Amino acid sequence: MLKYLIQKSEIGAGTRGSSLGPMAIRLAAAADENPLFRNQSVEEIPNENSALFEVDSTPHAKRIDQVVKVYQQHSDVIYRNMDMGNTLVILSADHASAGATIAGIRMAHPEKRLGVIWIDAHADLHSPFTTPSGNVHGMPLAISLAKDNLAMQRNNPSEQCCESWEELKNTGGISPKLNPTDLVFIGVRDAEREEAYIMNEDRIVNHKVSDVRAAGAVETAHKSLEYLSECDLIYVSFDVDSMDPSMVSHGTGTPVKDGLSAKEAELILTTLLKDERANCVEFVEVNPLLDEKKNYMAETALLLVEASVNVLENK
Ligand SMILES: [Mn+2]
Repeated sequence: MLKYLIQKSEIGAGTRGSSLGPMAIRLAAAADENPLFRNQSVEEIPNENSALFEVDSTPHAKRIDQVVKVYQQHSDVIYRNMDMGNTLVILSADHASAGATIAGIRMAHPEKRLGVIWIDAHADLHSPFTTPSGNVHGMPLAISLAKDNLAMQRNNPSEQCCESWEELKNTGGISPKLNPTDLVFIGVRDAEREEAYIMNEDRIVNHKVSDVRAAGAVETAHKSLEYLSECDLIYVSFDVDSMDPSMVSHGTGTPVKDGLSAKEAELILTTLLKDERANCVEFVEVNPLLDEKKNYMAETALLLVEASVNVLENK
């Protein structure tokens, strides 16, 4: 059964408003009388956004204690749904939750090899030891790969912060949850030197926007799937900032110029999701508070969700 999960956690982001993203997508569907997201197939995962109104004590991983709680609840919901054999379409606020999605998939399938296709302008490979911002939404892949990256250390996080970081990495009792060889980036173009260090060290594949344009979006998706041919399961994580802000909109927390077009994103997603192994896709970082074109980012995300669902329901 196809199931929609809603995660409104935005405590991992540096700008406010991504918690409104999943609702903005649902409202774009409602405005269009689109039957997507009818109540019976939608489950909302609890969040800890009330922490936004409190003082934070961990500057190198802001609100990390609450992120730990989000990870526990989010990974449990993913685990339960995966265990029931559901196909999951997740609408999330900030990208931090994707680390908990990966944890939940591994909890449901500890014996299986997971491949991750991460479509994003950013590499999300920071740790509390390397982050310039302290925003945990820049860390979900470091959490999944269990990378502290001490070779590039610039911060000295507190003991409390380090304890919570260990908890994040160990969510579900599996660590690491992902091998660097089983990760493919598409569209990453704003990696900081600490992240580039890991990408080089572990030779993580990145299909740049120029590569997508040269090879074609469909071909890039095929190449990514082929590269992950040893994996049993494929999880696709789609950050809307992978797309070009001038072609789409600036309705996302950290837009980066020279991104994918919406059409390229659609072709990549639909080609990836046709693969038998792909049964979980997540859409993140829509922020309607930052959208200069009213709700256009959410409307674009809706088209991508709809195209993805069509593929998932027809295979
Ligand atoms: Mn991003």
